[in-house]
Amino acid sequence: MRYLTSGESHGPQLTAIIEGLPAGMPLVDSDINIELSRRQKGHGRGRRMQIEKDTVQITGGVRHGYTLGSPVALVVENNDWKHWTKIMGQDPIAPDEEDEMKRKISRPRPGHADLNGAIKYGHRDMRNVLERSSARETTARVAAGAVAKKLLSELGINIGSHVVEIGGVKSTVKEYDSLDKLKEITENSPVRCLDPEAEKKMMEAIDLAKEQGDSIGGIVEIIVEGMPSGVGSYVHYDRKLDAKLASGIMSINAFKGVEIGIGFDAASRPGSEVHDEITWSKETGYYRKTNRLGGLEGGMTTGMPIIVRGVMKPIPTLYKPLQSIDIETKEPFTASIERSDSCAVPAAAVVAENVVAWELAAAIVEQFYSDRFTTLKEVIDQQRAYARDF
Ligand code: EPS
Repeated sequence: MRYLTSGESHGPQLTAIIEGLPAGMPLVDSDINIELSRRQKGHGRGRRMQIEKDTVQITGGVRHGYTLGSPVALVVENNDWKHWTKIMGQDPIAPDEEDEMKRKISRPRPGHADLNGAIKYGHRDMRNVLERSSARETTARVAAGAVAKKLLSELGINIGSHVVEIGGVKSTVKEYDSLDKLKEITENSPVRCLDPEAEKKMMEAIDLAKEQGDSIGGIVEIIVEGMPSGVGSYVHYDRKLDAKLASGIMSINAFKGVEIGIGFDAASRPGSEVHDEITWSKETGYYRKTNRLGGLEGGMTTGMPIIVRGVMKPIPTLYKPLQSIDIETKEPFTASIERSDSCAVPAAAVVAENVVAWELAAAIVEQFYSDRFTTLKEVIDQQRAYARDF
């Protein structure tokens, strides 16, 4: 299974095309719209989110609520486009219109793709870079991920997430009754946090950053329950599922690190406090007494919950700008002010959830491929029964 996305932040629309989904999987636009609307929320988002009301049009690959096996095309229109039709229009412009229509950007923001992208593609107008490198693209990734999430939920696989840190404020709540309970709490938290005390402090930290024209980052944790064991492989580097998850997380805008299970803590613990002891019961089959390795051993799922964390750096578009160089004059400047979010970590948790969903669904479809979704479901049930009694 694979997908491509297309579209600029202030262009007419974002598009995702998914290829390789089995036929006969239930899919309606509300499956996708729920995720799109979750992505738009969160304390710290800027004014753009008041302009957009992201909703999907399924323009191919689905008929009467079921996938056809043909490519699934998803379109999300940008409401803001109507303000940008001239600047972002597709038609050529006359030389005397250039000044007015291009609003040329020659001042790269530190931490953004602006300068490297401009040098790489030869764009003297850095709008050509920032329009595509903008995190607006995560809308299309969430749309594709929502389809993957639907596939997983049909196979009894449940995904949730929570924000564990924002701007140095850490959540102290590590336990939750069930994944559904975690989802209920985080859905009602403006920062998607389980800890009400930390939630308050995180919101204060975001408000302070905004007041100071600054931005803050954080850490999100994704939890997946119900994955069958043995998905992924140890036999070759590019078949290891943990590697695919890490690559997925690192491909999200502004993510700078990823951990699975106890992650970097493993460096300071003895092996006896890292590896999870194996046990078996008739009802559940093999399971681990602990889950420090986060549901993955040898590049494969163990059947225990998958735990992935990602760290997002503060958004680099600052109202209090850092010093940079104008590429036309080669002179330093500090004055560029762009509209931005002061913190997008809660939204990034939703993006990460959907990115993880994509990687897991793609791995399942690759390993247990059937053109028919009903057969895929049967094969997954067989795999679970087989692994339990092995
Ligand atoms: C972004 C800048 C802001 C954010 C945007 C990411 O957009 P704008 O330039 O229109 O003010 O709101 O995020 C989204 C539009 C989104 O949908 O998440 C950037 O520079 O990366």
